[in-house]
Amino acid sequence: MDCIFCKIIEGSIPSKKVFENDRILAFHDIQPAAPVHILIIPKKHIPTMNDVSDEDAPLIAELFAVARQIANEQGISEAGYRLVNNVNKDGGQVVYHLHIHLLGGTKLSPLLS
Ligand code: IU
Repeated sequence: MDCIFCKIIEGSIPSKKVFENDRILAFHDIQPAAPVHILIIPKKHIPTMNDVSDEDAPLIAELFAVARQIANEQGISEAGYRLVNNVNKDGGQVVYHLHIHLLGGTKLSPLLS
């Protein structure tokens, strides 16, 4: 297994976990780009959004539900936050295990300007 996030899931690489169940793990990004920067990942190894299948629909819905819950727990729901999924090279994906970035705790700069 050559996937760093799979190693984080199995526990051979440590992480600062904020949520875990049988299907999903969330942990603090090691290089935070905002005061709150948490990664929400499926335990199933899915390399990119391009590899998501129809049968993964409940899992993807749960990823967003967990993101919403964590945003609430972090106290950033009302002020606002951003969910980001980078896909492949041009999208800036570095780790090829599906993940949603939860970013907040400050006023984020416009994505497109
Ligand atoms: P990207 O969407 O694939 O570009 O994001 C990968 C993120 O994973 C990035 O923000 C890294 O800082 C983060 N990360 C991490 O939290 N722990 C790690 O061991 C590694 C990357 I490697």
